[in-house]
Amino acid sequence: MTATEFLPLPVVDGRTLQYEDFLKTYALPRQPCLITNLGENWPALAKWTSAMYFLDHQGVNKNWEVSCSAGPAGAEAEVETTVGEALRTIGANPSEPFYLNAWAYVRGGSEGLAEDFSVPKFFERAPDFLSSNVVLGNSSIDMRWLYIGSKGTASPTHVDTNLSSAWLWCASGRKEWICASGEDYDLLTAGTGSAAHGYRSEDSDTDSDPLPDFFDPQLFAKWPKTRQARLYRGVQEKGDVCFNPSRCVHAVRNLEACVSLTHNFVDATNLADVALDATRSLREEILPMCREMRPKSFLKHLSRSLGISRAELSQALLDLPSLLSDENVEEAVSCAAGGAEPGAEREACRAMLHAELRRRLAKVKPAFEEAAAELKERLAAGLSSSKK
Ligand SMILES: O=C(O)CCC(=O)C(=O)O
Repeated sequence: MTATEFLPLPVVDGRTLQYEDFLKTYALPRQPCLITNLGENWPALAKWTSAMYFLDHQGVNKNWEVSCSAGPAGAEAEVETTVGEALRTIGANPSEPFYLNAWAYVRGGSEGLAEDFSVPKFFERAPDFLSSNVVLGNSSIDMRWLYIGSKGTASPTHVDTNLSSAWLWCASGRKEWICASGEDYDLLTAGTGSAAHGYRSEDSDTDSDPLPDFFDPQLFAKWPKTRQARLYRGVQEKGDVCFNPSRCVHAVRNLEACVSLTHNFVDATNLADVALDATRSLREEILPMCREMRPKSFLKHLSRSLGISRAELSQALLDLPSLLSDENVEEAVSCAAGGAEPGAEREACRAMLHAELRRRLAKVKPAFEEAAAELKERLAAGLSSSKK
């Protein structure tokens, strides 16, 4: 396929979409889409209309430190500030481009905001051992974000952290998205320093190329490989979710002032992708650190950067080799299949998820388990010798 035009981002009505169709058409084939009419009864639809709601909210920790973008898309400067200051800036100068982006509201002590919405049935269907696993990104705490910004703010082309999937709900405003099929991840990221959200080429230690700028008017001429990719473009309205499956390269800009909520997640639909990224992280980041440091210092250092206790971290790392055991995989599949109505639909979902996850994990599991076993061995040996 060679294309110099975008495809329309598929739009589907969330009121009638069946979970089985969501799995078949979007989640498992890694197809991004817009899902309309979600959150019609959520308090957030009426309340999350401006920065001021969050500023006045008693449950918001205004002192949490955040990194924001100031200035027009493409010429932004990074500003370190607090949630309270960022909200005041947006409220005071609504026409100045300022973006409180990736505000980790749960990690940042503002989890009370979750009373204003509930997670749609399509997403986050995961047992605790997946959603609170630190090596898989600790999604229940560290992958829940709010994005509040003025018209003209944007998020440049990126791939989501840990190769997880994301749902982003627009509470107010309009957003324009360009999303690639998750199947085109290898094509689009080859030779680039692509990593998680927030990746900037100038921060990279390598000479890798940046990802294509999806909103560049000369995109197809400047990055010829994008002609081989399936790139979808669409506008998200208030009350719509944009679903970005794992491995989906995407960019977004705010056509109006926007308040949006996004959660990334790890469940049976994307576990093999997330395990592949965890293997990379074990090999390239965690194991080299563990080989260089004494186990106690390693745990101290890593637990601080992950924001969990040393005991929790040590247990999670020692348990890692059995994370993808048959029993755990079955539990993940059952939990995800619970998105479907009991009966035939649920059984069909269970069978589909089981077959697909097994097939995908077969390619990923041996390397994951090898890296996890080395880590366990080093930690166990080091911790027992330091007790003597
Ligand atoms: O809405 C935004 O600006 C960014 C959302 C996004 O792409 C993400 O969270 O990965």
